[in-house]
Amino acid sequence: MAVIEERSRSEWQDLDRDHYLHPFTDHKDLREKKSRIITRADGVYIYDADDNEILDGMSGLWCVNAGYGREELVEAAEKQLRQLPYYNSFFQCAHPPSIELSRLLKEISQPQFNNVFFAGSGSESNDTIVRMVRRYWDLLGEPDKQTIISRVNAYHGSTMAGASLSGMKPMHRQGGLPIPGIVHIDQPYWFGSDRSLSPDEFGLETARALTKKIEELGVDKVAAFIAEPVQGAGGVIVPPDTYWPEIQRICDEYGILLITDEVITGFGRLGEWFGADYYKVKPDLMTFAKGVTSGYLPLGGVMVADRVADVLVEKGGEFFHGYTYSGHPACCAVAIENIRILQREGLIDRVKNDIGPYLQQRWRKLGEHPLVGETRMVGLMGALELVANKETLERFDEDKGVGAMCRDFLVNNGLVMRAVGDTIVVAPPLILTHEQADELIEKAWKCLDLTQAAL
Ligand code: PXG
Repeated sequence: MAVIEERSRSEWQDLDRDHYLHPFTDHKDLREKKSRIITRADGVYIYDADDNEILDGMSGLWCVNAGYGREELVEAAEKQLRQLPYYNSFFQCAHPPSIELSRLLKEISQPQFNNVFFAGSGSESNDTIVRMVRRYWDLLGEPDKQTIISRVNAYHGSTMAGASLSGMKPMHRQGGLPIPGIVHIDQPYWFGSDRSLSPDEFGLETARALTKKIEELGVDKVAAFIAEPVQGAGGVIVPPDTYWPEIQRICDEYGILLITDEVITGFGRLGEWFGADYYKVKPDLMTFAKGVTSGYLPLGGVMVADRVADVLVEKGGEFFHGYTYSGHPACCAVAIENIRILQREGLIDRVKNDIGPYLQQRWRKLGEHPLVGETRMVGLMGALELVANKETLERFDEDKGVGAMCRDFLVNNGLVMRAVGDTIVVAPPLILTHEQADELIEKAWKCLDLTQAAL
């Protein structure tokens, strides 16, 4: 008997409405509209219950880097599930998949990273970060160095610490967040600023907000700064070139830990293994998830630099932290095979030297559309800003929901992109071909036309 019964689209929709509370969803609204039921996927395409083919310009949720339908990943999971479906790494145990993955992660990351801590998701990984950096300073005899500086409009997850690190007010309003000891500075979002400064000046100014915050709090209170190399869920905010070098300089000057959240930017998204490599910064901790398994199974973790690991190991005693699924064998097996696919097929180099530059150049062309005020893309991660007036770059009233309107046209015309307000974002699988890039751009242009006509 099949595990999942055959049902019609409307049967699935009714059952979904009656029993399933979706993440980040207005439940009442969805119950009226009904869900789109996705039933299968292959390569860069997903298929719904009516067998519509849709180009997945979001790699699922920024994660299916190696594309759908990878038999190698299925086989890796199957083989591991047969041999050892589960065992933990508590109580002085380990198993080959988690050990091998640790070795492999060391091999692909910067030389300061010789250790990894595994979690089940990006959120859990960022919770780990909070525990770990606070423990680090405590062990060094600086128990007051507890505050973590993050940024407005950052996304670091949805657990209590993840949502607190995130800089999204609507999330904070639900559940009494942020938790104590987490503060936010401004983001390097030039298009969203008053644009009175050049992007480079603006990059420096927003980076120097970190200095101001450290001085305001007192460096003896500050543990770390955390940031996504390129903000993803916040709207693909690509920082000006001046931003990251200045952040690195400030973290070095004050001796605080630098954390890059690589949940989206890791595993090739920017044409390097990690966003830190792309921006040439040297983090002390890196969070990863999503692309580590191309989303085939859930896995997250934290790369820990020697500076931190040595203290935890040498001075630490027991670190009371970990998850049942830390280093889950099947997830680790899939991650190993996924990393080997990225290596074998040269997919990261392809993002840097082939499909990345190709899509970037085609994406820039969308900037000629009357509705588009700015385009930006690094690696295979991009955004376009919808504007009411192309000359003045005046934006639409938020209530008008122009981004959502455009997004609906897109998905109904066979292309998934996400709307973050009136910013349309894209992050296709790294296997995207030139023809599929052309298809993506043609569909995007057509839907910009449809949006404009509807306005
Ligand atoms: N850090 C970053 C940078 C992320 O993008 C997380 C942490 C949390 O990961 P988990 O695995 O706990 O979800 C994320 C997740 C969106 C969207 O709408 C983005 C994410 C998750 C859900 C929706 O763009 N990113």
